[in-house]
Amino acid sequence: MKTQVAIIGGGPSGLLLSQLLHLSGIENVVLEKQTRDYVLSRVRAGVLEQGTQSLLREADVGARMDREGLVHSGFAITTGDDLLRIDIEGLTDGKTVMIYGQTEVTTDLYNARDNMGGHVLHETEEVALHDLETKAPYVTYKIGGEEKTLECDFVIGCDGFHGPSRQAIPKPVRAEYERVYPFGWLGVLSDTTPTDDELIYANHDRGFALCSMRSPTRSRYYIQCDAATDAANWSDAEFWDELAMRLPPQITANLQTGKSIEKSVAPLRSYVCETMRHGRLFLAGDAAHIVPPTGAKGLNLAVSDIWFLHRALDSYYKTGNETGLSNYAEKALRRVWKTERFAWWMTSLLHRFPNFPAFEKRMQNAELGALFDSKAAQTVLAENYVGLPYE
Ligand code: RFL
Ligand code: PHB
Repeated sequence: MKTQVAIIGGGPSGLLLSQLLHLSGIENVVLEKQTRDYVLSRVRAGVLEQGTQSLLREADVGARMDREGLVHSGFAITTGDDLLRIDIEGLTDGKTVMIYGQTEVTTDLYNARDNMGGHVLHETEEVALHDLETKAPYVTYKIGGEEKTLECDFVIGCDGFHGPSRQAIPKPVRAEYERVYPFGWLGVLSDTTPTDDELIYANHDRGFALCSMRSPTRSRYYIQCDAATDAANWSDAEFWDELAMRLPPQITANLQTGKSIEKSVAPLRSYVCETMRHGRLFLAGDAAHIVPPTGAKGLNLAVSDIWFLHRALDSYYKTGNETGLSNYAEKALRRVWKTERFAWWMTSLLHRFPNFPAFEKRMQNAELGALFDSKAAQTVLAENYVGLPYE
């Protein structure tokens, strides 16, 4: 089989790129290891930046988001019993974020790919990348036990943190930067009314907590936990009790509890791979970088990579101009590092760190104080939360 662009991974990055390339008249094939049901069962991100919303609309997959998504103009940070509202709309000249789950984004992308006759192959095994430093790279894989070869002009690695694409960049030309945090998040999804109309990020002596949502009747909550926690060891009642203790009393008073419909633990990690390009291989999304979820940036950062890549490939196929492709890694990484900084800062500000020296704890309090007291500090937070510009 032959195509112009081979895309490894059918998560949000791979599907969005596939959709945008198709609209530009560029042939592409997506190879996904899992079944569609499996991909859609992963409960992940919930907050979309303005740039993410715009690109989804440009890709013709924004209609349901615009109908069903919840526009949020602010969120709260609490520390102990104190609450600060960050007026993101007021502090950023009218910008807002959209609450719309990653599972919904992915569903919309799969439906659009189906409707347009896109090529998304599921349950592909043993995907391997070849001849990336030539003008004729190719990908081999197995499907239904049969060995296949996909010839292409470019390979795009959208296969997440554990996929094979990043490993195809030789070690000597790949630098990795990483911090693994000494805690995780235990998340619960429940069909209960959210405790507030807006998100609440809580710093508390017992650990971080987050009140989020998917709709007016579906809530998503997280509490900081030990990284080795097994979600199965937490009953719903234990989860609600622990969450209630970490929120200010006026918030806890509105906490509606109920049966969990999903419960899982996510590790927290910061990670960047430099470079994001090797010959005719380009990495995008979690294949190239991971942020801890505290700033709600993982999915949004994947989407901004796709924005750069789509424009670069479109320009290459329309005019033969390779500038966008040559600049991709540098441009994407500039935004990646700014976003890594923000996610690291939010994580450092709000979590309880085991064995934190007393000085560091005082510094965290002082940092929170500076944020509560300074509109300038709140503006920096709001600008990052709604999303930094793409160029
Ligand atoms: P994905 O979503 O991991 O998709 C990669 C796809 O590649 C496939 N794959 C392969 N395909 C073929 N061959 C192989 N050998 C393959 N190996 C892997 C995988 O099956 C998968 O379908 O990466 P992508 O598309 O770059 O999207 C990135 C986002 O999914 C990710 O950044 C966010 O979900 C991160 N994240 C969050 N981001 C936010 O913005 N806000 C959040 O609240 C948030 N919560 C989360 C998260 C990530 C979590 N993880 C990773 C466990 C919560 C969790 C629990
Ligand atoms: C979520 O709703 O899953 C969510 C929201 C905000 C975050 C992280 C996760 O910062």
